[in-house]
Amino acid sequence: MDLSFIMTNKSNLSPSSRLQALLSATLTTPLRSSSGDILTNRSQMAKDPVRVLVTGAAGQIGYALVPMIARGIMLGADQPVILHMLDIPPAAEALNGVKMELIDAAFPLLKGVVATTDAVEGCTGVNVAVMVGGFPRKEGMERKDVMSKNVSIYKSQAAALEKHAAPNCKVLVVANPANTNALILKEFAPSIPEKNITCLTRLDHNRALGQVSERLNVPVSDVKNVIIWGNHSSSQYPDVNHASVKTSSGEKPVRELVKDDEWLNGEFITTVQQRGAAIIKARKLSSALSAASSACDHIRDWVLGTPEGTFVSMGVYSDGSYNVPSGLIYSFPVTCRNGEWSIVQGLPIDEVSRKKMDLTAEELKEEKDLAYSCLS
Ligand code: NAX
Repeated sequence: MDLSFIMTNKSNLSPSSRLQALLSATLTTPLRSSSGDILTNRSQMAKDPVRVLVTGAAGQIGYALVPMIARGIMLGADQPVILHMLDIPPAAEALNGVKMELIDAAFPLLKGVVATTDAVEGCTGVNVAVMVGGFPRKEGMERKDVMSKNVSIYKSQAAALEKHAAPNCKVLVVANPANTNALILKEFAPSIPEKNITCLTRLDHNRALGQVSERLNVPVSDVKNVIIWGNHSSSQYPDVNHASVKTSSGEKPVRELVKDDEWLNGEFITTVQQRGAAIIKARKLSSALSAASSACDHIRDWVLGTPEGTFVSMGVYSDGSYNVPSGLIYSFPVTCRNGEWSIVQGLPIDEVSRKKMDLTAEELKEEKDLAYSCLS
């Protein structure tokens, strides 16, 4: 299947529909022979590769993430990929080492690897961009200094993506401050539809699922519909008020099964909020495999859709839903279909939740102001 054909012949579609057409054509459409039979032979089924950019690919999340993408965990077990790995010149040798390992692993789905320190080369033609590269906070650094470094990184990478990525590229920002980096990227890539720029709060979402599953001693796959509201920071609000668990007598609310509001309103929330710090304390390194796996979950659900009746958390551009100020990248409950996310509407919000949702929005507004002050 020729992707350029799909792109040009769907040119009457909106940009986001075009990428979805491209991705759904390559990811989900069963191929048929001229006689109309669905092709089952491996070689006959071959799809054209999707180009996936990972920035910061020489770092520890990058090292966990690229093999997952090459194994089909992000885009599907029958979807070939070409990996674009971008890092900065001091990491060039390490990046080349990762490329060598990818070659050595002989992943059947991996049809090519671009390892580069040139943002234009890294961004050219990519359909999915996972932005993991950024400037970490170092000891003694002011918040504003870190923000300033990341603002300039995201401003220039926004320009490279806007000019050189495939039309309608889907972007996931992982690097911290994730929500605000994504906002800067959106501001400086005005021709990329705002619905295509998101940030990762799926790790926090998965951590919340994990805590409920541990508490109830049920498989994590039986727990669903927790929500992370707001910022990917300790001000986030992990909310179980709409979450449920599959039981032998149907789906039951998490609150009804846990029967311990004190834990759910206290320790559960702080455990999820501070899980990143707990991992650093234990591992002496920040979360990497769980972050990489969650990034795959985020993109997979966005492209291939969320299961019926299930919602997930994504940092997306606020449209004012739930009275969250518009103009922020804020984590909401979303469902995904046909390559588009939509914020789940109409969930009742109690007073306690309202306060916590407003508090994390307040922090995002401050971050946004700080980021803008770095631009001037
Ligand atoms: P590492 O320091 O191991 O890797 C970062 C990589 O980015 C390095 O290889 C570095 O050379 C590269 N880099 C720096 N500037 C770059 C630029 N301008 N262009 C391309 N690459 C650049 O960090 P790692 O542990 O992999 O974490 C990466 C980011 O993810 C950090 O910002 C971290 O705070 C953030 N996280 C976000 C999470 C989330 O849920 N949103 C969770 C995990 C993680 O903490």
